[in-house]
Amino acid sequence: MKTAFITGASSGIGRATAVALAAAGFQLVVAGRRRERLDALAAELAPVPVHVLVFDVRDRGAVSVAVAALPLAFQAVDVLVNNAGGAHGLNPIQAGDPSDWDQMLDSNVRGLLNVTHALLPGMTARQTGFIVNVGSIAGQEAYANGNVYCASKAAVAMLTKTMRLDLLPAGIKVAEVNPGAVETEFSQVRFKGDAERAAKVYQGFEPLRPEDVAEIIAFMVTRPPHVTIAEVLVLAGAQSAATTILRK
Ligand code: 8X3
Repeated sequence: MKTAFITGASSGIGRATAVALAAAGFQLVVAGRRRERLDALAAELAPVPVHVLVFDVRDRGAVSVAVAALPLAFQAVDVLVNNAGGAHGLNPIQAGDPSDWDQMLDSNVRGLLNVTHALLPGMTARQTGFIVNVGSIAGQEAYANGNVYCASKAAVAMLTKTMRLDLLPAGIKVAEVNPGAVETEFSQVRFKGDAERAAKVYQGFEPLRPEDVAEIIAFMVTRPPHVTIAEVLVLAGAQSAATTILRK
């Protein structure tokens, strides 16, 4: 049984990816900050073997301790889905909050690196692995007030490309999925719990569901060895660009 390791698995795209990969025959390591949610996910996926790890990807020490302590049966990670991350604030740069910037850069960029760094020794030793980074249309397109979030996802895009170059000789594939508007906790987090403002983001059109992105990730990681789907941009049907959405 192959093993998939998913960060940010307590909600949204990460959780849906756990469900999709369990259905595709993987056993799972699900990582996140919220133990109760991860335990509930593990219970829901039974009898699929699921190991829960509770850490914040920003905490490099906690990440490496957790990975080093993985039970033997979950140590040989075949697929890593670097999903943890998010947006904090949506303001012009001159009105931005530096602690929001730190949080986005620390989770979306350094966090991805922390988890990747912890898992690469095993993957390179086994000469096999598949890393899927969850980027965003925001990493490909500038939009007003997106500043540091866009920059963090642009970093993910460039890391994906450079990691792909570095890691292919070690037998490891690296790919990226770039979602547009997906209805998750994303906007509630961005707007610091302002549910009304968050709901408006998805009003007047049908946004992507986390499951839509998860099934793409599952498809990407189950292609045969001679196929690499390196990048996918997935938008809502009513969306033609990051902030260009046909609303009714
Ligand atoms: C989430 C999509 O367009 O709100 O990454 O930045 S967007």
